[in-house]
Amino acid sequence: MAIIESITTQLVDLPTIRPHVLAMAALERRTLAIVRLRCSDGVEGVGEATSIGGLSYGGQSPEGVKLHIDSFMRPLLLNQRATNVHGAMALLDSHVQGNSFAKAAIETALLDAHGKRCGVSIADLLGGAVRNALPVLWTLASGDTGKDIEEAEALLSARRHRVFKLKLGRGALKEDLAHALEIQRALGGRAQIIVDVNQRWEEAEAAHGIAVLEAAGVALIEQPISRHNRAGMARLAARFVVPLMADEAFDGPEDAFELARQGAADVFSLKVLKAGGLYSVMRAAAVGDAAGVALYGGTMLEGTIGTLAGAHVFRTLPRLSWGTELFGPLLLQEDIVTEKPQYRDFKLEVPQGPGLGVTLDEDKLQFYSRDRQR
Ligand code: MUC
Ligand code: MG
Repeated sequence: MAIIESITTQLVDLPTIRPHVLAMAALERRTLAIVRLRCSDGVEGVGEATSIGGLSYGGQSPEGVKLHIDSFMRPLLLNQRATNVHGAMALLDSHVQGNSFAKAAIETALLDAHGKRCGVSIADLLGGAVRNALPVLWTLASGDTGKDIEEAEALLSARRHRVFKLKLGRGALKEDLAHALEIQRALGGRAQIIVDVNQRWEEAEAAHGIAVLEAAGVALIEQPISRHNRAGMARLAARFVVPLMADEAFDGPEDAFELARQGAADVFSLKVLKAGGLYSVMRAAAVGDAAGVALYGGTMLEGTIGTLAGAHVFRTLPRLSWGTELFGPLLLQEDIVTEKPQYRDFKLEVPQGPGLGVTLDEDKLQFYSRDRQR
């Protein structure tokens, strides 16, 4: 019987290929908390947690993840059975409130270890995949409309992406709309455009903005207003044909139930870190499915480890109508795995090897580790 012998969490800072300019922060580097969980049978599993612009997207950060794993979660899990993933997570849930990101990274590491132990991928452990490759969009967020169009043209010709997400909510509504309309005009017909407002509009602004975007042919509107204003989301969803997606408003199964009950979203953005793990994402997806809400594979812009955790769970979902945004590894100049996942023909090809299907590059991990840089 394999038991958990050690859990270490390392902070890693990786540069991005260009500043990723969002309403709440411009990302020039990504900080990952990499969790390594070693078991008594010699198997090691890895997991990852990250956040968007420190604490600017939500209330959890990689630094907090490390602190809370080291101080509260590691002591609970040491000497527990490594093969009982539900048991380990239930133990955490009974002693640690919240902290979904740290819990998700730990569950990923447990599943990675167990997949390696059994010689099967995480998707197989979760019951099996219904698809191997996942459609992936790209976010145009250089901060400049002309550069965004050039970037999209290059990615379309390379057959890497044909769906593009625009990040709005940074400037005034008028500027936001002009930016989106210019890109929709330049690419419309050859690419699908969706927008993410990251909660920045008030309901009346949103009603105006959505009307303009809908008329221009934008395909999907993500989190236009505050995550707290579910009634407002329901009013907007009833008013427009273009689908509305819940992101910040949606963490796990309980939100799925409540949003579906209120008719407050047409699409859910599923994220492993926000849900608190892969099984929790599956439960949330099942609620969405049962309620007729469409599903989308979301990202917190994880590196390869966290991205593949999402990829394996998204491979198992019967319906994933809106594809995914699992492009996090492509935003990084360097990564900490020996082989980066392949993106081709508008899809992410998910590795089929045991566990997550990737190996840590120890040299790169040490090189980019925050301890070493001090
Ligand atoms: C978000 O709010 O959806 C996902 C893609 C991207 O560019 O930013 C993230 C966060
Ligand atoms: Mg979003």
